Amino acid sequence: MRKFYTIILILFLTLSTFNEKMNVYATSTETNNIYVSTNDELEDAVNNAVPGDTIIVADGSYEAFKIKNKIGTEDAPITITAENTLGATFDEGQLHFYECEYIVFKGFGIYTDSEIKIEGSNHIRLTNNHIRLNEEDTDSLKWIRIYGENSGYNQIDHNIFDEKTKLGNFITIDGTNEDDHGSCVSSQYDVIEYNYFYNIGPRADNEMEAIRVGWSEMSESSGYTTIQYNLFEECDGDPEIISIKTCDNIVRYNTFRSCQGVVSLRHGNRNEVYGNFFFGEGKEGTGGIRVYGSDHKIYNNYMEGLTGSGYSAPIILDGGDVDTSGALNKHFRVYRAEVVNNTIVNCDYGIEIGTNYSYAPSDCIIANNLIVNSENEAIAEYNEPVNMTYEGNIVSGSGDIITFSSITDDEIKFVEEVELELSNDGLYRLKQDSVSIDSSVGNYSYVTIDMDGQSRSLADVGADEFSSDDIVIYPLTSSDVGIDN
Ligand SMILES: [Ca+2]
Ligand SMILES: [Ca+2]
Ligand SMILES: [Ca+2]
Repeated sequence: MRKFYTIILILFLTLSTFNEKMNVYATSTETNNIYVSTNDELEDAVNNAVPGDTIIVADGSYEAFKIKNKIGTEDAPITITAENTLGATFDEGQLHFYECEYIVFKGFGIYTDSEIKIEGSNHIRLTNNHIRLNEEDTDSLKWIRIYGENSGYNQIDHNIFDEKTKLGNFITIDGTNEDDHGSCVSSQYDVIEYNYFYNIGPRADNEMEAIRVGWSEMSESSGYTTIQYNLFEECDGDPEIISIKTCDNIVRYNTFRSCQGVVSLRHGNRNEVYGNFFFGEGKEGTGGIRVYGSDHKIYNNYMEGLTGSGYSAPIILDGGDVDTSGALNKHFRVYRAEVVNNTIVNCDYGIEIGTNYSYAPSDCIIANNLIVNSENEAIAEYNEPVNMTYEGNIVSGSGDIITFSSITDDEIKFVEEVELELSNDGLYRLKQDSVSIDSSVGNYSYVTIDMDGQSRSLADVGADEFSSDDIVIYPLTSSDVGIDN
């Protein structure tokens, strides 16, 4: 009899342990949570996943693999998440999303030595990951590449990208087949936000931008990419921190600290760069925004302590080496750029026009910019622009103004008194009696708020509106971006 009870007891204990394990490591239909702790379990769970599943990956080291044709839905994405943020890592293999939709990939350390591919996929979200690919055995590695047919609406947010020492970008947005010249088109509506991009170097001539959007052969197609609320720090690899090479993209509300380069509108038209903060911190070669092509808008940017000139000036409407047509990898002449309500303070230089190449900018507007305490030229034309409009600009403190035609005070006014003072939040802001207050002219309907996100009434010159309203946009630090921020 005792033997019988012992057997029952053992059976019971075995079953209850098994049950516990089942609850922890197998599908629960109620929650759709699937716990995995080995590579085989992970791959099986991914291969069998249905919309709404959440695959929870236990701490440990895993091999990355190709995720093929997995389709979630907008309301019920397939989520693959680390059980503990950065507790699960991918240390070898290749992460490759191929023809997937609505997948969330969250909380991993990704340390493989192969490009992360998001190919022919849409609505893939990479969030809360630490991405530091292993570049030991290569001369060039793109870390994330988004491309292929029907690529778009992917989201890269709240990740940390750091310590890149070889050629290639942190993020490359491409499109359809690169060999199919003339008809290749960009991935569209991808969003890159709240990431921390830290430390790329040493300096290379090219191919080491933090982010590249498009390339010359697809430069006539529209990307509709949004790059916003990211922090770029010590991104020194390429003269272009961000290289935009398609049309209709937005770069806004980002912070650039101590980066040797510029946001470059290298190819494409109708791009907008606004509400960004650039801090050069006196480092050599730090710049702002460089422009080629047609119909770009540059406004509400705040630039402080930049030292660059030429290709790396705070703002440069450069010359072109072709006019409106030519080989797609040329520098297209600048037409109809609008540079409005930017603040440039304590920089070595200011706004430059036509510095390089022979076709000078045409039909551009430079209006309501405030340039304070420039060490050298505050505004300088190096090649005579065609039909340039200046209005409402103020140069204050120091800074030379060099133009081919004579300039009136209504176009660029020199104010000896320094228009800005250091505020408690570390930014140089207008004083109560600054000439800039309420002095903007012209009608730039897109300038509805200032660099702080405060509404504009009788717009002040420069990026800052003198206002006591709440500040909702501000320079980002590492605690505002990256994992769990
Ligand atoms: Ca470049
Ligand atoms: Ca005002
Ligand atoms: Ca303000």
